[in-house]
Amino acid sequence: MYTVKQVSSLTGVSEATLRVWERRYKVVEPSRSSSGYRQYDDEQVAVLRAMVALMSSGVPASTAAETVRTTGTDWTGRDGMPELPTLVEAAITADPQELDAVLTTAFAGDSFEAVVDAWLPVALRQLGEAWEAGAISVAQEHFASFAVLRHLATQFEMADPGDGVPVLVGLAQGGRHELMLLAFAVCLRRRGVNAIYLGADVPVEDWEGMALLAGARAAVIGVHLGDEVEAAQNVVDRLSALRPPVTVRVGGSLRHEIQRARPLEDAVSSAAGSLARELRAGAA
Ligand code: B12
Repeated sequence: MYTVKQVSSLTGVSEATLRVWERRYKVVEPSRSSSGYRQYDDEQVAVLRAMVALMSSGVPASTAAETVRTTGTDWTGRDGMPELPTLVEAAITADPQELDAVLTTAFAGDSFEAVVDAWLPVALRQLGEAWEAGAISVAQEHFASFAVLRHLATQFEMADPGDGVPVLVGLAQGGRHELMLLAFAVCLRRRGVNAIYLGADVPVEDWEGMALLAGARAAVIGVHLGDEVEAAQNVVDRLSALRPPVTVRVGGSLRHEIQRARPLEDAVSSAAGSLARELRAGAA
């Protein structure tokens, strides 16, 4: 039997995404240990790997889940499945239309929330692995990640921001990994929260200036690499010292390194949902 942590490293799918797949798509139902922890067997790991393989070939999460639920790992005889390349393969071809087709198909196959929780992190991690392994160049990685950024930005524009108290969303100085943060901002807007997106690499003084100008009472930052922690901590400390204070929430893999700020959940749509509920309840 495997723990959720072991399954995460065997499949390349984060623990949060595994839980989302279980809850939303019922792909596998792990048993529980006597202390309540999830336990997966070999067959369940194989099913999850099949789900990843299908999604990597451009199949939307909901369709991939239905396929592996009905055919297990034996989905070779699938009919009508789009034979699309992965984000990595599209990057390798350097063909903008192929890249656009991968993104359009992924986002058309499910709700925006489901795609950014399930498909997007897997696709981005594969892109990172390909770059690290030297299978794609920096140019090809930028070509693909900028297309993702454009796609998310379009969704941001399309979502109604509402006229509530603004929430600032961005990265501290030095931070440049903004894709999941922008996906989070889109999820917030789709829930009627007036998210103001500041983007990457924002100096701490400008966070303060923007908070005062916009009258924001809450802000969200992402922290991903060790050398961003200090700048992110500065943003938290300076914003919470403003009068009235601006409460800061932190997402990203190093969120637990930041003091005096509440960490958000890993899955961006659930995190946006929790924050939206707190804001409505006046607790944020
Ligand atoms: C695209 C990309 C870039 C783009 C970013 C473009 C953009 N506009 O965002 C660019 C080219 C700028 C870039 C630059 C660099 N990158 Co880069 N990049 C990536 C890549 C391929 C995807 C990043 C991404 O969006 N990941 C999203 C998810 C998949 O990452 P995650 O951290 O697991 O996030 C999860 C949660 O934390 C959550 N989450 C994330 N953010 C947020 C925010 C909120 C609010 C919430 C609620 C949740 C949340 O969502 C995910 C779901 O589980 C990754 C590969 C990877 N494995 O991530 C490398 C990667 C992160 N990059 C890496 C590196 C080394 C760099 C550079 C140092 C390269 C260089 N030598 O210049 C620079 C550093 C830039 C900087 N100062 O920040 C390494 C980091 C290794 C490490 N941990 O130290 C990675 C892992 C690649 C690799 N395999 O080596 N990169």
